[in-house]
Amino acid sequence: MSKVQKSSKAARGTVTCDNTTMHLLKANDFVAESIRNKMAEQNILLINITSSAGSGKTTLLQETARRISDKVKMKILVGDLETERDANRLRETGIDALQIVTGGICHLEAQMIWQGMESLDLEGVELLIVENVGNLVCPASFDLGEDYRVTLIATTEGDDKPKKYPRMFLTSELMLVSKVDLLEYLPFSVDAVVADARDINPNIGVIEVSSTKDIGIDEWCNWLLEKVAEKQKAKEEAAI
Ligand SMILES: Nc1nc2c(ncn2[C@@H]2O[C@H](COP(=O)(O)OP(=O)(O)O)[C@@H](O)[C@H]2O)c(=O)[nH]1
Ligand SMILES: [Mg+2]
Repeated sequence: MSKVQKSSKAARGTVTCDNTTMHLLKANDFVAESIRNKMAEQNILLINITSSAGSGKTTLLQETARRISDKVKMKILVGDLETERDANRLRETGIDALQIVTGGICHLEAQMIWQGMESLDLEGVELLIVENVGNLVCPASFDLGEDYRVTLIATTEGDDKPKKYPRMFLTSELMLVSKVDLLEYLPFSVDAVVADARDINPNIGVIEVSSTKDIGIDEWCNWLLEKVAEKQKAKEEAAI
């Protein structure tokens, strides 16, 4: 009689269970799915903003809050390894922001978002933005249950990044080329960065922005407001 390995024995019962230990990211994906369901129930658009450190995420979100927080009820969760500096910068604009201090972990995980959501009052909120830890590598692998992933690439970083860190661009719906006010001083080709990003992900949207010189900010804010409206409409249609 052939011996069956314990690990490959069929489980008793009729439910096929996912085994979280078989895949490191599986546990994250379970929580991400719960977040997606909760966001759908509460009708909140969830945006995950990623980029290298210093590409201009917080500055852009400060500007975004100043422009649209009277049009849409929004809150922000922001992740960093240490300090509450970014949350403080965001609160200065008058919106509610909560800092997630990862204590050395180089990305946000779905569980951290879940805990953040429990600490925020989400009643009536239509837009929840997550500013991820500055890093083009690890955050790409962690689904946070977001509706859209938006990645900034700053002109100061060099235009070779999409091909070097393809997963982030593959998993993003929108790429914001940031700090375009500095283009005249830098050897950075927007055409090259867009071509490389679209070679990886032909569907990626692109907006050029400068938070300091007010370039593309209205276009970005309109993109956000459109996505919020689409989510609200989906809920209304489901209710009919
Ligand atoms: N020239 C220029 N500098 C910017 C722009 N956006 C942000 N910065 C600067 O870039 C640095 C990093 O910005 P920050 O928003 O903290 O980046 P984060 O680490 O991605 O959140 C700060 O010194 C900002 O003042 C921009 O559009 N143009
Ligand atoms: Mg920041």
